[in-house]
Amino acid sequence: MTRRALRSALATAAIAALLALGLAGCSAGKPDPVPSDTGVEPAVTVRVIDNTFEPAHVSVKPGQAVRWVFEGPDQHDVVAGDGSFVSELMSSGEYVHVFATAGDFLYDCSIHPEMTGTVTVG
Ligand SMILES: [Cu+2]
Repeated sequence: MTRRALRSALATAAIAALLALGLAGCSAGKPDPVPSDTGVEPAVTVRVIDNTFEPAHVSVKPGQAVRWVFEGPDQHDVVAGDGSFVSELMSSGEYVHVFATAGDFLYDCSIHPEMTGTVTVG
């Protein structure tokens, strides 16, 4: 192998390694889970069913909580676009989040991109 061919092969390997890292980063793209809030009475409940959030849009006031109830049988999660509330993948049980500040909070399910919802706090 010539030196030029070796250099080319090394460059190709380096690019392949970078691409692999990038792909791994994408598949690990879900933010870290945020613990469910406890000891609060939720203002509204969203059913998490296969494969939709029902209702997909809810409104609360600052300081109020939303409860998501997972009804399965498939696993789903609740992942805020800004990472402020993130549940585990679940097929039963519930996840509660208190919204302290006003705004529109978009979220989805990490494994079903068609599952989207919005919480309006105001
Ligand atoms: Cu889902």
